[in-house]
Amino acid sequence: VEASIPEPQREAWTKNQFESFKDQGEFEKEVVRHVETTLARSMFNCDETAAYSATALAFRDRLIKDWNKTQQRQTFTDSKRIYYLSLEFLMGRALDNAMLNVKGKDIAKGGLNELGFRIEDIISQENDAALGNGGLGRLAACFLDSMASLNYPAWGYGLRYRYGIFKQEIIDGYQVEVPDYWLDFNPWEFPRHDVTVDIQFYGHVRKSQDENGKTVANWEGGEVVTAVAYDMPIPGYDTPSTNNLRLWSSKAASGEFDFQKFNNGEYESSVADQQRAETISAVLYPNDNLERGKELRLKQQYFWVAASLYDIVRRFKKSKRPWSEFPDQVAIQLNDTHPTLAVVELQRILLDKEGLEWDEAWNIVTATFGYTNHTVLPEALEKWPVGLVQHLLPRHLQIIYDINLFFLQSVEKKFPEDRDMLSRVSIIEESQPKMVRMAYLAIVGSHKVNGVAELHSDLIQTTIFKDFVKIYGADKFTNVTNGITPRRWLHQANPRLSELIASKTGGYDYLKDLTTLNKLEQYVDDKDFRKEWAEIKYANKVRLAKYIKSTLDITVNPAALFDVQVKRIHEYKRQQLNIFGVIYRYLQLKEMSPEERKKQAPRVSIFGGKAAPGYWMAKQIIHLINNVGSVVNKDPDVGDLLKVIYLEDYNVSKAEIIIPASDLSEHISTAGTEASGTSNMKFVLNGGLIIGTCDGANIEITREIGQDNIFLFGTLSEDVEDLRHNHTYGKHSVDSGLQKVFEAITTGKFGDANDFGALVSAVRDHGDYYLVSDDFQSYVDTQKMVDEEYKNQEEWVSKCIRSVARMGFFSSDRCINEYAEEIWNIEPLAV
Ligand code: GP0
Repeated sequence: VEASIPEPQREAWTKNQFESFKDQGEFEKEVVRHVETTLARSMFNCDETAAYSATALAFRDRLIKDWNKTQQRQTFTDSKRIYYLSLEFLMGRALDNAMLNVKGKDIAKGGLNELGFRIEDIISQENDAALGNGGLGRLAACFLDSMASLNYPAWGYGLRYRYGIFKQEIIDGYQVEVPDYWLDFNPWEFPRHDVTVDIQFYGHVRKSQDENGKTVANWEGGEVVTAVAYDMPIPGYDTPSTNNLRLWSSKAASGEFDFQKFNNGEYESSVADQQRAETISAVLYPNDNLERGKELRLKQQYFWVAASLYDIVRRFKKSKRPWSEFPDQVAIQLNDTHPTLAVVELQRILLDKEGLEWDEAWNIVTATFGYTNHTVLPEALEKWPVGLVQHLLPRHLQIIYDINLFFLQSVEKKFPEDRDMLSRVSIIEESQPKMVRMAYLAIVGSHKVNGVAELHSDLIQTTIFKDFVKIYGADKFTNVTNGITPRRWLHQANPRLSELIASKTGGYDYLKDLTTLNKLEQYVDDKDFRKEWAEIKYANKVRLAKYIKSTLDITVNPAALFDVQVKRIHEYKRQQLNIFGVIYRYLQLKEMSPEERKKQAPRVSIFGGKAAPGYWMAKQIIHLINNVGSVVNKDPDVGDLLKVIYLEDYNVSKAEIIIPASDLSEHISTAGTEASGTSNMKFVLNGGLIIGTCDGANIEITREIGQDNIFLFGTLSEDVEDLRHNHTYGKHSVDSGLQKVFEAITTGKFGDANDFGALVSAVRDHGDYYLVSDDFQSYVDTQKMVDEEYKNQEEWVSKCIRSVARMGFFSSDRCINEYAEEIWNIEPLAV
């Protein structure tokens, strides 16, 4: 690094380098300095917001140094980089994570204390960076943490939404959406007003001849919007490696701001142009596992992809290497199909701008990209109307047609007798209107395609992408089971458990190699250890109980079994099965004599999660849960035996409080529908057990921790098709337990029966697509087993410890190493 400074100035530069705080005193000095100068406030009116800002700025200064060094080292070594393209990064809060990753939390705790603050209060001042919907966005955030912690040169590329996922309020039992304007004060982002890219939309293509008589395509006219880079440092754990997350913000192109109009007094319309440009990065689409084909969404995708590729290509060109070496320097991972236009854009750059021949360009493109699929649900698979693509991106549509042509020619050669094959695999669906199938484009444009858990990866190969396995061979398809970062999801969320584990496994190294958790297994029978373990769980439950009391004014007993289902609300995730089970429990309690009731195990059923604003059925489910709560929670017959809680606005920072407090969590999707699930891993890692179906990563969790330590129930994915068939042909009846539940709902026990008619009929009368009735009895029976086993606390705690000891596999570090080896062909950069 120093070699880059000219000799005469070197001394002045190096002796004046910023040093991070050596001790508490240094930290305090920095905080005071930021309060008094950066924030221009006096220490006498420094409130918690100001103390947060100053603390964040102090740590930010510390990160920036490592960040700059990391970037310089990567440039000097000219090493291959990973570019992770994701429309969502669900980062949560940054301060706590930054303090832990640079190991400065103890200093900050003492320092803040001396200045008159509690560190927890300061940490909780921060807004969540909620630029994502759910699992997919949080996975991207865990991956960034792992790539930095493992010293991989990696950049994330996304959009800087002005509004993240909406905030959820529950009013009279209904979800109400409130905009999430999160940028008021964000010390973690650095605007790079000098890093901009002009992005073109609309217009037309004109063909012309170059000086060699070769036909070239010129994309002309249309409108231009400028992308401005905003960077966020991503610190690794216990390493100086600090990677970059670059988010693009849209603004009117400076040349485009119409001064003519402005001078003519058409001030309003020139401001309108400005606003139209800014709309592109204004808001995150709030759908999870659903695509709705809106033009603005396609604009977002191209805007982000084109800016990112321009940036990547610009960086590559600095090295002056030949184009053939592009894939040796650049690996681009497509997080779902949202960035698939990048495949077309790179081909366009190589053909139209750099003058490469088609085949040469295409070989570079396919060697560069990898594609991760996150779902088999048909409503989530992206398709864009050909007409829309033509209108917005005329040159890209031509290239898509050419990609398809060459692809189909190769297919025809390989399978001359299978005529249907061509229409089945065509990137263009010959429907009315014609559609571009983005997943097929992503497969054709990548060298590897992966699913996110074993079952899911098998399913994509045997169902939705079956033909492509025939065409390309099985080697192109692989599995990388998802993982989670233990830094945030254990060390940060559950500090006491982390400390206990560290005391038994030889320090905090387990956070860097999670498989060393297996050392815990020898303490399963250690009574003192079990006692400490149980005390920590209890304290975490007390913390959640206090939160419930303060937000909902409901008292829950921390000794009761905490049964948690927190995730996006979706019929396939089956919160309706859970609430029907709760109603069943309630009805049973009501029928019991007081003596019988005394023998029952007390339970708190906790729900949380957002419904997409346009997903009516999901909103009905939220309403039913809340109505059940308001009946049950004030029924003196049940008292502490059952409480039903709906936690408002589930997000990353709330997950950090909820997950460590769970005894049992629910992962009960219809078999074959949940690609992986990742909160299942977080719950087990925090010493909770799972009730779940044989779906997604539940299967691998079972294999790792042993089937005695998980409560599995329900239909297997291979039987789903037959059972659905039975429903369609009336060969199915709803059993008496569930009938009673329906009766209670439809007779108005939980509010106006009309409100829940559709919810009941979906299961009872309309084919029960998600097989709630098929799985209801085994669900209820399994819950009964849970009640019994929870009574034996010694055995329960042993199961929890054993499970945690065997969870090493589910670190996102393992996951990233697999991507690096199998897909990216990249090695960590030594520090
Ligand atoms: C998948 F297709 N996922 C989608 C989507 O649009 N949004 C989304 O969050 C999720 C899956 O549902 C998952 O099973 C998976 O683990 C996650 O992507 C990451 O792979 C939910 O946890």
